Amino acid sequence: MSTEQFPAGFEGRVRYTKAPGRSSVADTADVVGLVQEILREVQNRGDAAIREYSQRFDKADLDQFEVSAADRQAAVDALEKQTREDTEFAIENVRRFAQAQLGTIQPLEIEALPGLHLGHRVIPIERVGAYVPGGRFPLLSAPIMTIVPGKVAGCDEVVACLPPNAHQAMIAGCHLSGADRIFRIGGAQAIAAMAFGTESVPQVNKIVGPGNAFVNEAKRQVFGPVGIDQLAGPSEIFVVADSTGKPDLIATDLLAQAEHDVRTRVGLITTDEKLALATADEVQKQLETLSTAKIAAESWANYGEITLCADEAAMIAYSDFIAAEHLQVHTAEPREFAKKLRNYGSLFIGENASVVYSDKCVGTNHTLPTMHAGRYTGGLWVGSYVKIATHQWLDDSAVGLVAGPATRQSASEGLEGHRRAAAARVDRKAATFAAL
Ligand code: HSO
Ligand code: ZN
Repeated sequence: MSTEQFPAGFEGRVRYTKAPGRSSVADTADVVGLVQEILREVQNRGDAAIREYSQRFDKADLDQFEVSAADRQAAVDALEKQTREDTEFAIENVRRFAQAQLGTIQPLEIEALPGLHLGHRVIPIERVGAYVPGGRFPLLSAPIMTIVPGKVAGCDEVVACLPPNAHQAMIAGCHLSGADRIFRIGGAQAIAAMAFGTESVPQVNKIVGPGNAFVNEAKRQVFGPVGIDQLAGPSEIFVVADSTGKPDLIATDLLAQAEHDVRTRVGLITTDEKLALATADEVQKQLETLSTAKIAAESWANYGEITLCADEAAMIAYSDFIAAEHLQVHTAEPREFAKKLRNYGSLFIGENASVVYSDKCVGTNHTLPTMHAGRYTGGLWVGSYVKIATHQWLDDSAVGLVAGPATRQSASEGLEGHRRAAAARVDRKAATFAAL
């Protein structure tokens, strides 16, 4: 049983497993120290250091990191016709939704007080780097999710980095998604290259996309002058269900994410004891025929949970407490129920909305917050690729309104330079503002 505090009002009987940490190795001094060294070396020695780390970690011997136009085309040509069509279907859907979302981010101009004009602009980030992981399974939708929204946002350049041994189809995915430049560089050295720039890799302003423990740690260390999207943890799926939930569908969806990694966290939150027991049985039954059962069974054993709640309020409170990356709602009135939920990465309303559809192709982004981060943020979206930057201008009448308070506040703080700047506008217009 965890020592973590459950939310107030939570009355359920819980089988609770603590969420897995960012990674089994990420927090060790070894990873932190090694990443520090990689960042320093790439910053100081550029391409030469990348070449050495690529040899050491990826057994790759490349004299040129950038994928040429011919190699991009060859990767696309090598795709099976159906794979290409499916990829383009997914790209179109992600693009359509990103475009619609971009339409909701509007510039603003108001006259806050007479003559005082305040506003903001929506400005695309100039250059964004998308890290595309290799991973246990090549996820063909991964480059789509990190590259397409950047192109929709209007970034000048989206640069993609992927491990040198990544499947050729991943290069095709980067190309079809619209990556301006693609580099065969993986791990922390890729993050370093994009953060600092090297002879062959351009420096970017923000780095997005998930990766292994080294990539995550490198993103954490470069954050500051370079933006990052989030620190990706192991995938998570929870289902909230009442007695109308179907054990076979729920088990299928839980196992679909459990197969990602032995640290995937999966769970059912329900008020129905029969459903709880039947789902536990279903998971065992389906594991018997699942080809990825070795991983899925371990993740289920380590981080699987079924939480029985006293009532609907307890289900909602517990679900909000977890803030699962993916949250499926399988209740009698799922759309009504959904409105009551607050914390999640993305919400899958009703039994037709499987996480897998979003993983692949419906159009919502599959790069989502994990490890309780859904309490304060949603996932990657077109808004992650723009800045909302404010501006102001003042008519003379507005100077009359704000100069007094600003002058006095500066004087009381002892900031003489500030006081002078605040008063200077008034002094120059003394005839107009004699009163100050
Ligand atoms: N569920 C993963 C994304 C994914 N799964 C893509 C399969 N393909 C993280 O949200
Ligand atoms: Zn998945």
